[in-house]
Amino acid sequence: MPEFRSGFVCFVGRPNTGKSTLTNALVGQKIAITSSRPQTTRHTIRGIVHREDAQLILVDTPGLHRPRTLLGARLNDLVRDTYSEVDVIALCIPADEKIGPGDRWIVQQIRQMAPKTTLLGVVTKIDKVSRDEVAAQLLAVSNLLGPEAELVPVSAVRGEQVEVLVEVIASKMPEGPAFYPDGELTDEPEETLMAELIREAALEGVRDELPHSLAVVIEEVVPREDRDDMLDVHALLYVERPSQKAIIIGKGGSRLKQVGTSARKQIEHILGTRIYLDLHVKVAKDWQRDPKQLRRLGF
Ligand SMILES: Nc1nc2c(ncn2[C@@H]2O[C@H](COP(=O)(O)OP(=O)(O)OP(=O)(O)O)[C@@H](O)[C@H]2O)c(=O)[nH]1
Ligand SMILES: [Mg+2]
Repeated sequence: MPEFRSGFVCFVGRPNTGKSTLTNALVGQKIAITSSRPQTTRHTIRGIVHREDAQLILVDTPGLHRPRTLLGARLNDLVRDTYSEVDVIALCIPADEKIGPGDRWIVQQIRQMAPKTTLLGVVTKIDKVSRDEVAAQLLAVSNLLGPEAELVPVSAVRGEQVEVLVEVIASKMPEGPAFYPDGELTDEPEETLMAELIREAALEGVRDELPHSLAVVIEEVVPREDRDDMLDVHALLYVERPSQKAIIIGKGGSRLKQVGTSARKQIEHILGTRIYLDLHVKVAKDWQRDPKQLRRLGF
């Protein structure tokens, strides 16, 4: 009988390279929010993959970049901390972008912090380019990581090669028992999931600096009196400037209403119960650069 394997793998890479989308595809359920804006993920998120002969704990991490704010620096530190806690590091590089100094910097950091950890190259978003371009990118990633690194091309959106990736990661894991009970897909607290789904809905369609300036905090979750199938959820959306507050709220509150409707549906789907979602927007001036406010927002 084959031995059971279990362990931790983290997905790292530049912002917007498809780490969270891949995490969701492997887990088989949305546990991490995604967006076309860089720096969507702001904390490490654990997703669990259950197989007959293995259990993989995926650690989705924030994209690595040259930090411009205290928040950015904090997120980079957070990723560095995970290197020492995992069995495999999977570096994500999109098929449709040239390898650059940002990728080389990440590889250098990994080699320095975790010289003995297995490093895997994952070429993401292969549905966006031709087969020849995938082959060329695999060669480029091989040059970046060295000949001993295993490489896997995937498309999370199309589900191509996702199962192959699971098998390759599992083969690198040590023998050991499962860490999480069967069926558990994440250890994210429900409040965190709710806050993230609201942030994702609010990110939709806003531009420039606004995505970075958004933070969401769940203030209160209370069961509706004399109903056991309904929760009242009160959430605060923080932005950094009054002008951003106006954008988020929209004309006559129309945009905030849309955000509420879209987030509510997703939260109801995940919790399996009906909710009433109450959203308010507040300005927390320049919170990304302010240690005190960062702490209050959980960073
Ligand atoms: N076509 C295509 N698009 C993808 C694929 N995977 C991710 N994307 C898109 O790439 C964008 C970024 O995806 P995310 O999963 O949020 O990227 P990330 O690496 O987690 O980003 P950060 O959290 O900001 O570091 C989104 O618009 C995704 O829809 C893929 O396999 N194919
Ligand atoms: Mg992400």
